[in-house]
Amino acid sequence: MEPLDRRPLRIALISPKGPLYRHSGGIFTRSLRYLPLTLPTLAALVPDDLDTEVACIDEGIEEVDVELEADLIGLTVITGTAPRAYELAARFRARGITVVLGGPHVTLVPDDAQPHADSIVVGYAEDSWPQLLRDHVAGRLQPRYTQAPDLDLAGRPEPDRSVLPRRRYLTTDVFEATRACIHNCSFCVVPFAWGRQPLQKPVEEIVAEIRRKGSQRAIFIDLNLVADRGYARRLFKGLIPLGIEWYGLATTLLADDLPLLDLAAESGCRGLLMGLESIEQANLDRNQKRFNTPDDYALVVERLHERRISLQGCFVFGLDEDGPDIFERTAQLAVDIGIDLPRFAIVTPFPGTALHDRLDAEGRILTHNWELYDGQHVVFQPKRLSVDELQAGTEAAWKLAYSWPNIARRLRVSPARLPVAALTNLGYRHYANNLHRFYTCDWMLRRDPLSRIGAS
Ligand code: B12
Ligand code: SF4
Repeated sequence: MEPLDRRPLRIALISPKGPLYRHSGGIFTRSLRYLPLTLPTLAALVPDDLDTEVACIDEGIEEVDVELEADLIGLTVITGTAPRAYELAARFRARGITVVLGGPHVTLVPDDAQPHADSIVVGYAEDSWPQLLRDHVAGRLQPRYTQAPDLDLAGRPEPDRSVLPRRRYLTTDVFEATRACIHNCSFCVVPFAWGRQPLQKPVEEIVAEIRRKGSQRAIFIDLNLVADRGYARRLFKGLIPLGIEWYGLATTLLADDLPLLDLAAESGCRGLLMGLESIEQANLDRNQKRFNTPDDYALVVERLHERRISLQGCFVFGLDEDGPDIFERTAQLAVDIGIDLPRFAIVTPFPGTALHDRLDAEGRILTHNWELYDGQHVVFQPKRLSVDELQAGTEAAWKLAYSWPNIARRLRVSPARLPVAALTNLGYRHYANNLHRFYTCDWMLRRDPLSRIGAS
Protein backbone atom coordinates (compact mmCIF):
# COMPACT_ATOMS: atom_id res chain seq x y z
CA MET A 1 0.00 0.00 0.00
CA GLU A 2 1.22 3.48 -0.90
CA PRO A 3 2.35 5.55 2.08
CA LEU A 4 -0.18 8.27 2.83
CA ASP A 5 2.19 11.19 2.39
CA ARG A 6 3.01 10.06 -1.19
CA ARG A 7 -0.57 9.53 -2.25
CA PRO A 8 -2.13 12.29 -4.38
CA LEU A 9 -4.72 14.50 -2.70
CA ARG A 10 -8.05 13.11 -3.90
CA ILE A 11 -10.41 15.99 -4.60
CA ALA A 12 -14.06 15.47 -5.53
CA LEU A 13 -16.09 18.40 -6.80
CA ILE A 14 -19.85 18.03 -6.68
CA SER A 15 -22.77 20.05 -8.00
CA PRO A 16 -25.69 18.76 -5.90
CA LYS A 17 -29.11 18.11 -7.35
CA GLY A 18 -32.15 20.31 -6.74
CA PRO A 19 -35.83 19.47 -7.02
CA LEU A 20 -35.87 20.39 -10.73
CA TYR A 21 -32.30 19.66 -11.82
CA ARG A 22 -31.63 16.07 -10.85
CA HIS A 23 -30.51 12.80 -12.28
CA SER A 24 -33.77 10.91 -12.10
CA GLY A 25 -37.23 12.45 -12.07
CA GLY A 26 -35.90 15.92 -12.93
CA ILE A 27 -37.33 18.41 -15.35
CA PHE A 28 -34.20 19.51 -17.23
CA THR A 29 -34.17 17.19 -20.23
CA ARG A 30 -30.96 16.89 -22.25
CA SER A 31 -32.30 19.46 -24.72
CA LEU A 32 -32.33 22.07 -21.91
CA ARG A 33 -29.01 21.10 -20.35
CA TYR A 34 -25.71 22.57 -21.36
CA LEU A 35 -22.41 22.01 -19.65
CA PRO A 36 -22.22 24.03 -16.43
CA LEU A 37 -18.87 25.78 -16.06
CA THR A 38 -18.57 25.81 -12.27
CA LEU A 39 -16.90 22.43 -11.78
CA PRO A 40 -14.71 22.67 -14.93
CA THR A 41 -13.54 26.11 -13.76
CA LEU A 42 -12.71 24.91 -10.25
CA ALA A 43 -10.98 21.79 -11.61
CA ALA A 44 -8.77 23.94 -13.84
CA LEU A 45 -7.84 26.17 -10.90
CA VAL A 46 -6.33 23.28 -8.90
CA PRO A 47 -2.61 24.18 -8.85
CA ASP A 48 -0.47 21.97 -11.12
CA ASP A 49 2.32 21.80 -8.59
CA LEU A 50 0.11 20.03 -6.05
CA ASP A 51 -0.12 16.27 -6.44
CA THR A 52 -3.86 15.81 -6.90
CA GLU A 53 -6.53 13.63 -8.49
CA VAL A 54 -9.74 15.48 -9.35
CA ALA A 55 -13.14 13.91 -9.96
CA CYS A 56 -16.26 15.93 -10.81
CA ILE A 57 -19.88 14.91 -10.37
CA ASP A 58 -22.90 16.86 -11.62
CA GLU A 59 -25.83 15.40 -9.71
CA GLY A 60 -28.10 16.76 -12.39
CA ILE A 61 -26.91 13.92 -14.61
CA GLU A 62 -25.64 11.17 -12.30
CA GLU A 63 -26.01 9.98 -8.74
CA VAL A 64 -23.36 10.76 -6.17
CA ASP A 65 -21.91 7.72 -4.47
CA VAL A 66 -21.96 8.79 -0.83
CA GLU A 67 -19.27 6.21 -0.13
CA LEU A 68 -16.89 7.77 -2.64
CA GLU A 69 -13.24 7.89 -1.64
CA ALA A 70 -11.84 11.41 -1.34
CA ASP A 71 -9.71 13.50 0.97
CA LEU A 72 -11.41 16.80 0.22
CA ILE A 73 -14.83 17.40 -1.25
CA GLY A 74 -15.93 20.73 -2.68
CA LEU A 75 -19.65 21.35 -3.14
CA THR A 76 -21.08 24.19 -5.18
CA VAL A 77 -24.25 25.58 -3.63
CA ILE A 78 -27.11 27.60 -5.09
CA THR A 79 -29.99 28.38 -2.75
CA GLY A 80 -32.28 25.64 -4.07
CA THR A 81 -29.59 22.99 -3.64
CA ALA A 82 -28.42 24.11 -0.19
CA PRO A 83 -30.37 21.41 1.74
CA ARG A 84 -28.95 18.66 -0.50
CA ALA A 85 -25.45 20.16 -0.24
CA TYR A 86 -25.70 20.29 3.55
CA GLU A 87 -26.99 16.70 3.68
CA LEU A 88 -24.09 15.45 1.55
CA ALA A 89 -21.64 17.55 3.58
CA ALA A 90 -22.83 15.95 6.82
CA ARG A 91 -22.43 12.44 5.40
CA PHE A 92 -18.95 13.10 4.07
CA ARG A 93 -17.81 14.86 7.23
CA ALA A 94 -19.08 11.94 9.32
CA ARG A 95 -16.60 9.83 7.33
CA GLY A 96 -13.75 12.20 8.22
CA ILE A 97 -13.58 13.86 4.77
CA THR A 98 -12.82 17.58 4.65
CA VAL A 99 -15.76 19.46 3.13
CA VAL A 100 -15.57 22.87 1.43
CA LEU A 101 -18.66 24.81 0.35
CA GLY A 102 -18.75 27.65 -2.18
CA GLY A 103 -21.00 29.24 -4.80
CA PRO A 104 -23.84 31.79 -5.01
CA HIS A 105 -25.70 30.73 -1.84
CA VAL A 106 -22.56 30.61 0.27
CA THR A 107 -21.63 34.05 -1.04
CA LEU A 108 -25.07 35.50 -0.30
CA VAL A 109 -25.40 34.06 3.23
CA PRO A 110 -22.04 32.73 4.43
CA ASP A 111 -23.21 32.21 8.00
CA ASP A 112 -25.92 29.85 6.79
CA ALA A 113 -23.31 27.62 5.16
CA GLN A 114 -20.49 27.88 7.69
CA PRO A 115 -21.75 25.28 10.23
CA HIS A 116 -22.03 22.68 7.47
CA ALA A 117 -18.42 22.79 6.28
CA ASP A 118 -14.82 22.65 7.38
CA SER A 119 -14.23 25.68 5.22
CA ILE A 120 -16.31 27.98 3.04
CA VAL A 121 -15.34 30.12 0.06
CA VAL A 122 -17.14 33.44 -0.26
CA GLY A 123 -17.30 35.16 -3.66
CA TYR A 124 -15.41 34.07 -6.73
CA ALA A 125 -12.61 31.63 -6.08
CA GLU A 126 -9.92 32.27 -8.70
CA ASP A 127 -7.36 33.11 -6.01
CA SER A 128 -8.92 31.71 -2.84
CA TRP A 129 -9.53 28.11 -4.01
CA PRO A 130 -5.88 27.47 -4.95
CA GLN A 131 -4.85 29.10 -1.66
CA LEU A 132 -7.29 26.90 0.25
CA LEU A 133 -5.83 23.77 -1.34
CA ARG A 134 -2.29 24.82 -0.49
CA ASP A 135 -3.34 25.53 3.09
CA HIS A 136 -5.06 22.15 3.33
CA VAL A 137 -1.96 20.34 2.13
CA ALA A 138 0.13 22.31 4.64
CA GLY A 139 -2.31 21.38 7.43
CA ARG A 140 -3.52 24.92 8.08
CA LEU A 141 -6.97 25.07 6.48
CA GLN A 142 -8.86 28.23 7.44
CA PRO A 143 -12.62 28.17 8.15
CA ARG A 144 -13.38 30.90 5.60
CA TYR A 145 -11.78 32.27 2.43
CA THR A 146 -12.97 35.43 0.72
CA GLN A 147 -11.93 36.46 -2.76
CA ALA A 148 -10.17 39.82 -2.69
CA PRO A 149 -12.03 42.59 -4.59
CA ASP A 150 -9.15 43.19 -7.03
CA LEU A 151 -9.93 39.96 -8.91
CA ASP A 152 -8.52 39.92 -12.43
CA LEU A 153 -9.88 37.37 -14.93
CA ALA A 154 -6.97 37.79 -17.36
CA GLY A 155 -4.60 34.88 -17.83
CA ARG A 156 -6.70 32.34 -15.92
CA PRO A 157 -6.69 28.69 -16.97
CA GLU A 158 -9.45 27.63 -19.35
CA PRO A 159 -12.25 25.62 -17.74
CA ASP A 160 -11.41 21.93 -18.00
CA ARG A 161 -14.51 20.71 -19.85
CA SER A 162 -13.22 17.14 -19.92
CA VAL A 163 -14.13 16.61 -16.25
CA LEU A 164 -17.80 16.09 -17.12
CA PRO A 165 -19.17 13.51 -19.60
CA ARG A 166 -19.93 15.53 -22.75
CA ARG A 167 -22.56 13.18 -24.16
CA ARG A 168 -24.87 13.94 -21.24
CA TYR A 169 -25.24 17.57 -22.31
CA LEU A 170 -26.78 19.17 -25.34
CA THR A 171 -23.52 21.04 -25.79
CA THR A 172 -20.20 21.66 -24.10
CA ASP A 173 -19.47 24.76 -26.20
CA VAL A 174 -20.12 26.95 -23.19
CA PHE A 175 -18.06 30.05 -22.49
CA GLU A 176 -17.84 32.86 -19.97
CA ALA A 177 -16.45 36.26 -20.98
CA THR A 178 -17.67 38.52 -18.16
CA ARG A 179 -19.05 38.39 -14.65
CA ALA A 180 -21.25 40.64 -12.50
CA CYS A 181 -23.71 43.25 -13.78
CA ILE A 182 -23.91 47.03 -13.53
CA HIS A 183 -27.65 47.02 -12.73
CA ASN A 184 -29.31 46.62 -9.39
CA CYS A 185 -32.59 44.74 -9.86
CA SER A 186 -34.02 44.11 -6.41
CA PHE A 187 -34.73 40.41 -6.97
CA CYS A 188 -31.45 39.49 -8.65
CA VAL A 189 -28.66 37.77 -6.73
CA VAL A 190 -25.93 39.10 -8.99
CA PRO A 191 -25.37 42.64 -7.62
CA PHE A 192 -25.77 41.43 -4.05
CA ALA A 193 -23.49 38.43 -4.35
CA TRP A 194 -20.79 39.77 -6.63
CA GLY A 195 -21.14 43.54 -6.78
CA ARG A 196 -21.76 45.82 -9.75
CA GLN A 197 -18.26 46.18 -11.12
CA PRO A 198 -18.10 44.12 -14.33
CA LEU A 199 -15.23 41.67 -14.55
CA GLN A 200 -14.00 40.78 -18.01
CA LYS A 201 -11.71 38.28 -19.64
CA PRO A 202 -9.58 39.85 -22.36
CA VAL A 203 -11.39 39.49 -25.69
CA GLU A 204 -8.39 37.82 -27.34
CA GLU A 205 -8.42 35.09 -24.66
CA ILE A 206 -12.08 34.29 -25.26
CA VAL A 207 -11.60 34.29 -29.03
CA ALA A 208 -8.58 31.99 -28.66
CA GLU A 209 -10.53 29.66 -26.35
CA ILE A 210 -13.39 29.33 -28.84
CA ARG A 211 -10.93 28.79 -31.69
CA ARG A 212 -9.01 26.13 -29.75
CA LYS A 213 -12.17 24.29 -28.90
CA GLY A 214 -13.18 24.40 -32.55
CA SER A 215 -16.73 25.48 -31.68
CA GLN A 216 -19.16 26.24 -34.48
CA ARG A 217 -21.73 27.39 -31.94
CA ALA A 218 -21.14 28.98 -28.56
CA ILE A 219 -23.26 29.65 -25.50
CA PHE A 220 -22.19 32.55 -23.29
CA ILE A 221 -23.41 32.17 -19.72
CA ASP A 222 -22.56 35.78 -18.81
CA LEU A 223 -25.50 37.31 -17.01
CA ASN A 224 -25.42 40.50 -19.03
CA LEU A 225 -23.09 40.49 -22.01
CA VAL A 226 -23.83 44.16 -22.75
CA ALA A 227 -23.26 45.53 -19.22
CA ASP A 228 -20.18 47.34 -20.54
CA ARG A 229 -21.02 48.31 -24.12
CA GLY A 230 -17.42 49.16 -25.00
CA TYR A 231 -16.38 45.65 -24.02
CA ALA A 232 -19.39 44.16 -25.83
CA ARG A 233 -18.37 46.01 -29.01
CA ARG A 234 -14.82 44.67 -28.77
CA LEU A 235 -16.06 41.16 -28.05
CA PHE A 236 -18.53 41.12 -30.95
CA LYS A 237 -15.88 42.48 -33.35
CA GLY A 238 -13.49 39.79 -32.08
CA LEU A 239 -16.07 37.07 -32.79
CA ILE A 240 -16.74 38.07 -36.42
CA PRO A 241 -13.69 36.31 -37.93
CA LEU A 242 -14.66 33.07 -36.18
CA GLY A 243 -17.82 32.77 -38.25
CA ILE A 244 -19.69 31.08 -35.42
CA GLU A 245 -23.26 31.26 -34.16
CA TRP A 246 -23.65 32.29 -30.56
CA TYR A 247 -26.29 32.59 -27.87
CA GLY A 248 -26.18 34.65 -24.68
CA LEU A 249 -27.90 36.90 -22.17
CA ALA A 250 -28.47 40.63 -22.53
CA THR A 251 -30.82 43.33 -21.33
CA THR A 252 -33.53 44.94 -23.44
CA LEU A 253 -31.22 47.97 -23.67
CA LEU A 254 -29.43 46.18 -26.49
CA ALA A 255 -32.51 46.62 -28.69
CA ASP A 256 -32.22 50.41 -28.21
CA ASP A 257 -28.61 50.45 -29.37
CA LEU A 258 -29.00 49.56 -33.03
CA PRO A 259 -25.31 49.78 -33.99
CA LEU A 260 -24.44 47.37 -31.17
CA LEU A 261 -27.35 45.10 -32.08
CA ASP A 262 -26.21 45.09 -35.71
CA LEU A 263 -22.73 44.16 -34.57
CA ALA A 264 -24.10 41.37 -32.37
CA ALA A 265 -25.99 39.99 -35.39
CA GLU A 266 -22.95 40.33 -37.63
CA SER A 267 -20.82 38.47 -35.08
CA GLY A 268 -23.18 35.48 -35.24
CA CYS A 269 -25.67 36.15 -32.46
CA ARG A 270 -28.66 33.88 -33.10
CA GLY A 271 -30.42 33.89 -29.74
CA LEU A 272 -30.64 36.08 -26.68
CA LEU A 273 -32.16 35.54 -23.27
CA MET A 274 -33.63 38.72 -21.83
CA GLY A 275 -35.24 39.30 -18.45
CA LEU A 276 -38.44 41.05 -19.51
CA GLU A 277 -39.72 40.27 -15.98
CA SER A 278 -43.15 41.92 -16.03
CA ILE A 279 -45.73 43.51 -18.28
CA GLU A 280 -46.61 45.95 -15.44
CA GLN A 281 -44.40 49.04 -15.59
CA ALA A 282 -45.01 49.71 -11.88
CA ASN A 283 -43.47 46.33 -11.00
CA LEU A 284 -40.39 47.21 -12.98
CA ASP A 285 -40.13 50.70 -11.51
CA ARG A 286 -40.39 49.44 -7.93
CA ASN A 287 -37.77 46.78 -8.41
CA GLN A 288 -35.05 48.88 -10.01
CA LYS A 289 -35.63 47.58 -13.52
CA ARG A 290 -36.94 50.83 -14.96
CA PHE A 291 -35.03 50.37 -18.19
CA ASN A 292 -37.55 47.71 -19.27
CA THR A 293 -40.62 49.17 -20.98
CA PRO A 294 -43.44 46.67 -21.58
CA ASP A 295 -44.91 48.87 -24.32
CA ASP A 296 -41.71 48.27 -26.27
CA TYR A 297 -41.48 44.49 -25.88
CA ALA A 298 -43.02 43.93 -29.31
CA LEU A 299 -40.44 46.27 -30.80
CA VAL A 300 -37.64 44.37 -29.06
CA VAL A 301 -38.85 41.11 -30.65
CA GLU A 302 -39.23 42.80 -34.04
CA ARG A 303 -35.72 44.25 -33.98
CA LEU A 304 -34.21 40.92 -32.95
CA HIS A 305 -36.16 38.95 -35.53
CA GLU A 306 -35.16 41.40 -38.27
CA ARG A 307 -31.59 40.40 -37.49
CA ARG A 308 -32.37 36.65 -37.27
CA ILE A 309 -31.97 36.65 -33.50
CA SER A 310 -34.42 34.57 -31.43
CA LEU A 311 -35.61 35.74 -28.04
CA GLN A 312 -35.93 33.69 -24.90
CA GLY A 313 -38.05 36.10 -22.86
CA CYS A 314 -38.18 35.52 -19.11
CA PHE A 315 -41.01 36.75 -16.91
CA VAL A 316 -41.50 36.55 -13.16
CA PHE A 317 -44.86 36.43 -11.41
CA GLY A 318 -45.77 37.55 -7.92
CA LEU A 319 -44.46 41.10 -7.79
CA ASP A 320 -46.73 43.44 -5.85
CA GLU A 321 -48.70 44.77 -8.83
CA ASP A 322 -49.64 41.29 -10.07
CA GLY A 323 -53.32 40.38 -9.75
CA PRO A 324 -55.19 37.22 -10.80
CA ASP A 325 -55.28 38.14 -14.51
CA ILE A 326 -51.51 38.63 -14.84
CA PHE A 327 -50.78 35.05 -15.94
CA GLU A 328 -53.03 34.89 -18.96
CA ARG A 329 -52.23 38.47 -20.02
CA THR A 330 -48.50 37.82 -19.85
CA ALA A 331 -48.53 34.45 -21.58
CA GLN A 332 -50.88 35.75 -24.26
CA LEU A 333 -48.70 38.79 -24.90
CA ALA A 334 -45.62 36.57 -25.14
CA VAL A 335 -47.39 34.47 -27.78
CA ASP A 336 -48.90 37.44 -29.64
CA ILE A 337 -45.65 39.34 -30.04
CA GLY A 338 -43.78 36.21 -31.12
CA ILE A 339 -41.31 35.67 -28.27
CA ASP A 340 -39.58 32.52 -29.44
CA LEU A 341 -39.21 30.86 -26.05
CA PRO A 342 -41.22 32.45 -23.24
CA ARG A 343 -40.26 31.41 -19.71
CA PHE A 344 -42.10 32.06 -16.47
CA ALA A 345 -40.81 31.91 -12.92
CA ILE A 346 -42.24 32.75 -9.55
CA VAL A 347 -40.29 35.65 -8.17
CA THR A 348 -37.90 34.26 -5.58
CA PRO A 349 -36.64 36.46 -2.76
CA PHE A 350 -33.19 34.89 -2.64
CA PRO A 351 -31.55 35.54 0.74
CA GLY A 352 -29.19 38.49 0.66
CA THR A 353 -31.20 40.41 -1.96
CA ALA A 354 -33.06 43.70 -1.43
CA LEU A 355 -36.33 41.95 -2.26
CA HIS A 356 -35.76 39.40 0.48
CA ASP A 357 -34.96 42.09 3.02
CA ARG A 358 -38.07 44.08 2.15
CA LEU A 359 -40.43 41.08 2.27
CA ASP A 360 -38.81 39.93 5.48
CA ALA A 361 -39.29 43.37 7.05
CA GLU A 362 -42.94 43.23 5.96
CA GLY A 363 -43.33 39.78 7.59
CA ARG A 364 -44.14 38.18 4.22
CA ILE A 365 -41.46 35.46 4.00
CA LEU A 366 -43.33 32.19 4.53
CA THR A 367 -40.47 29.73 4.65
CA HIS A 368 -36.73 29.49 4.72
CA ASN A 369 -36.79 25.96 3.39
CA TRP A 370 -34.14 26.68 0.77
CA GLU A 371 -35.19 23.71 -1.35
CA LEU A 372 -38.24 25.71 -2.39
CA TYR A 373 -36.12 28.70 -3.51
CA ASP A 374 -35.92 27.49 -7.07
CA GLY A 375 -38.02 29.98 -9.00
CA GLN A 376 -40.98 27.64 -9.24
CA HIS A 377 -42.32 27.65 -5.68
CA VAL A 378 -44.02 30.39 -3.69
CA VAL A 379 -42.00 31.18 -0.58
CA PHE A 380 -43.55 34.53 0.35
CA GLN A 381 -47.00 36.03 0.75
CA PRO A 382 -47.90 37.81 -2.49
CA LYS A 383 -49.75 41.13 -2.21
CA ARG A 384 -52.67 40.80 -4.59
CA LEU A 385 -52.74 37.04 -5.04
CA SER A 386 -53.05 34.02 -2.80
CA VAL A 387 -50.12 31.64 -2.62
CA ASP A 388 -52.17 29.07 -4.46
CA GLU A 389 -53.16 31.49 -7.22
CA LEU A 390 -49.55 32.41 -7.82
CA GLN A 391 -48.39 28.82 -7.94
CA ALA A 392 -51.21 27.59 -10.15
CA GLY A 393 -51.21 30.68 -12.36
CA THR A 394 -47.52 30.26 -13.16
CA GLU A 395 -48.07 26.68 -14.26
CA ALA A 396 -51.06 27.78 -16.31
CA ALA A 397 -48.97 30.44 -18.07
CA TRP A 398 -46.43 27.76 -19.04
CA LYS A 399 -49.17 25.52 -20.37
CA LEU A 400 -50.82 28.31 -22.31
CA ALA A 401 -47.55 29.38 -23.93
CA TYR A 402 -46.59 25.80 -24.80
CA SER A 403 -49.95 24.53 -26.06
CA TRP A 404 -49.64 22.92 -29.52
CA PRO A 405 -51.39 25.80 -31.33
CA ASN A 406 -49.17 28.37 -29.68
CA ILE A 407 -46.01 26.40 -30.42
CA ALA A 408 -47.14 26.24 -34.04
CA ARG A 409 -47.75 30.01 -34.09
CA ARG A 410 -44.27 30.66 -32.79
CA LEU A 411 -42.56 28.27 -35.17
CA ARG A 412 -44.12 30.14 -38.09
CA VAL A 413 -42.42 33.43 -37.15
CA SER A 414 -39.25 32.20 -35.45
CA PRO A 415 -35.99 33.16 -37.14
CA ALA A 416 -34.39 30.00 -35.71
CA ARG A 417 -33.88 26.91 -37.85
CA LEU A 418 -36.96 24.72 -37.61
CA PRO A 419 -35.30 21.68 -35.94
CA VAL A 420 -33.69 23.89 -33.28
CA ALA A 421 -36.88 25.85 -32.61
CA ALA A 422 -38.94 22.65 -32.51
CA LEU A 423 -36.54 20.87 -30.17
CA THR A 424 -36.38 23.72 -27.66
CA ASN A 425 -40.14 24.22 -27.76
CA LEU A 426 -40.66 20.52 -27.11
CA GLY A 427 -38.18 20.70 -24.22
CA TYR A 428 -40.15 23.53 -22.63
CA ARG A 429 -43.46 21.83 -23.36
CA HIS A 430 -42.17 18.87 -21.37
CA TYR A 431 -41.14 21.32 -18.65
CA ALA A 432 -44.60 22.94 -18.66
CA ASN A 433 -46.39 19.61 -18.46
CA ASN A 434 -44.25 18.30 -15.64
CA LEU A 435 -43.97 21.30 -13.37
CA HIS A 436 -46.87 20.13 -11.20
CA ARG A 437 -44.78 17.14 -10.11
CA PHE A 438 -42.49 19.53 -8.27
CA TYR A 439 -45.10 21.56 -6.45
CA THR A 440 -44.54 20.11 -3.05
CA CYS A 441 -45.35 23.07 -0.79
CA ASP A 442 -47.52 22.00 2.13
CA TRP A 443 -49.90 24.84 1.48
CA MET A 444 -50.23 24.16 -2.24
CA LEU A 445 -53.77 23.13 -3.15
CA ARG A 446 -53.78 20.76 -6.08
CA ARG A 447 -56.18 21.51 -8.90
CA ASP A 448 -56.13 21.88 -12.63
CA PRO A 449 -54.55 25.24 -13.36
CA LEU A 450 -55.86 25.30 -16.92
CA SER A 451 -59.42 25.62 -15.66
CA ARG A 452 -58.50 28.97 -14.17
CA ILE A 453 -57.51 30.93 -17.18
CA GLY A 454 -59.15 29.03 -19.99
CA ALA A 455 -55.95 28.20 -21.83
CA SER A 456 -56.17 26.91 -25.36
C1 B12 B 1 -25.43 27.34 -16.20
C2 B12 B 1 -26.47 27.72 -15.17
C3 B12 B 1 -27.50 26.83 -14.98
C4 B12 B 1 -27.60 25.51 -15.73
C5 B12 B 1 -26.72 24.46 -15.06
C6 B12 B 1 -26.89 24.39 -13.54
C7 B12 B 1 -25.69 23.82 -12.82
N1 B12 B 1 -25.81 22.66 -12.25
O1 B12 B 1 -24.67 24.42 -12.80
C8 B12 B 1 -29.12 25.22 -15.67
C9 B12 B 1 -29.75 25.79 -16.93
C10 B12 B 1 -29.54 23.76 -15.55
C11 B12 B 1 -29.51 26.07 -14.45
C12 B12 B 1 -30.66 25.88 -13.75
C13 B12 B 1 -31.02 26.64 -12.64
N2 B12 B 1 -30.41 27.76 -12.20
CO1 B12 B 1 -28.75 28.43 -12.88
N3 B12 B 1 -27.27 29.29 -13.56
C14 B12 B 1 -26.40 28.94 -14.44
C15 B12 B 1 -25.41 30.09 -14.65
C16 B12 B 1 -25.92 30.91 -15.85
C17 B12 B 1 -23.97 29.74 -14.89
C18 B12 B 1 -23.32 28.83 -13.84
C19 B12 B 1 -21.87 28.76 -14.17
O2 B12 B 1 -21.46 27.85 -14.85
N4 B12 B 1 -21.10 29.80 -13.76
C20 B12 B 1 -19.69 29.96 -14.03
C21 B12 B 1 -18.89 29.64 -12.79
C22 B12 B 1 -17.43 29.75 -13.08
O3 B12 B 1 -19.26 30.61 -11.82
P1 B12 B 1 -19.83 30.17 -10.40
O4 B12 B 1 -20.74 29.01 -10.53
O5 B12 B 1 -20.35 31.35 -9.70
O6 B12 B 1 -18.52 29.65 -9.64
C23 B12 B 1 -17.51 30.53 -9.17
C24 B12 B 1 -17.72 30.96 -7.71
O7 B12 B 1 -19.10 31.10 -7.36
C25 B12 B 1 -17.01 29.93 -6.91
N5 B12 B 1 -17.66 28.68 -6.56
C26 B12 B 1 -18.83 28.16 -6.96
N6 B12 B 1 -19.03 26.97 -6.38
C27 B12 B 1 -17.97 26.68 -5.64
C28 B12 B 1 -17.66 25.56 -4.88
C29 B12 B 1 -16.45 25.51 -4.21
C30 B12 B 1 -16.11 24.31 -3.41
C31 B12 B 1 -15.54 26.60 -4.30
C32 B12 B 1 -14.25 26.55 -3.62
C33 B12 B 1 -15.87 27.74 -5.05
C34 B12 B 1 -17.07 27.76 -5.71
O8 B12 B 1 -15.91 29.58 -7.75
C35 B12 B 1 -16.21 29.75 -9.13
C36 B12 B 1 -15.04 30.49 -9.76
O9 B12 B 1 -14.93 31.77 -9.25
C37 B12 B 1 -25.58 30.87 -13.31
C38 B12 B 1 -25.27 32.33 -13.41
C39 B12 B 1 -23.77 32.57 -13.51
N7 B12 B 1 -23.33 33.20 -14.57
O10 B12 B 1 -23.02 32.15 -12.66
C40 B12 B 1 -27.03 30.59 -12.96
C41 B12 B 1 -27.44 30.52 -11.49
C42 B12 B 1 -26.41 29.72 -10.72
N8 B12 B 1 -28.68 29.75 -11.55
C43 B12 B 1 -29.58 30.14 -10.73
C44 B12 B 1 -30.86 29.56 -10.61
C45 B12 B 1 -31.84 30.28 -9.67
C46 B12 B 1 -31.22 28.41 -11.30
C47 B12 B 1 -32.57 27.68 -11.25
C48 B12 B 1 -33.21 27.55 -9.89
C49 B12 B 1 -33.48 28.40 -12.26
C50 B12 B 1 -34.75 27.65 -12.57
N9 B12 B 1 -35.81 27.92 -11.85
O11 B12 B 1 -34.79 26.87 -13.45
C51 B12 B 1 -32.22 26.29 -11.83
C52 B12 B 1 -31.87 25.29 -10.72
C53 B12 B 1 -30.78 24.34 -11.07
C54 B12 B 1 -30.36 23.41 -9.97
N10 B12 B 1 -29.09 23.16 -9.83
O12 B12 B 1 -31.17 22.89 -9.23
C55 B12 B 1 -29.09 31.31 -9.91
C56 B12 B 1 -28.75 30.89 -8.47
C57 B12 B 1 -29.25 31.91 -7.45
C58 B12 B 1 -29.35 31.30 -6.09
N11 B12 B 1 -29.09 32.08 -5.06
O13 B12 B 1 -29.73 30.19 -5.92
C59 B12 B 1 -27.89 31.85 -10.78
C60 B12 B 1 -26.77 32.53 -9.99
C61 B12 B 1 -28.50 32.82 -11.84
C62 B12 B 1 -29.11 34.08 -11.25
N12 B12 B 1 -28.92 35.21 -11.84
O14 B12 B 1 -29.83 34.12 -10.31
N13 B12 B 1 -28.58 27.02 -14.19
S1 SF4 C 1 -30.01 43.30 -15.43
FE1 SF4 C 1 -30.23 41.09 -15.12
S2 SF4 C 1 -28.24 40.35 -14.30
FE2 SF4 C 1 -28.31 42.62 -14.11
S3 SF4 C 1 -29.01 42.97 -12.02
FE3 SF4 C 1 -30.83 43.03 -13.35
S4 SF4 C 1 -31.64 40.91 -13.38
FE4 SF4 C 1 -29.54 40.85 -12.55
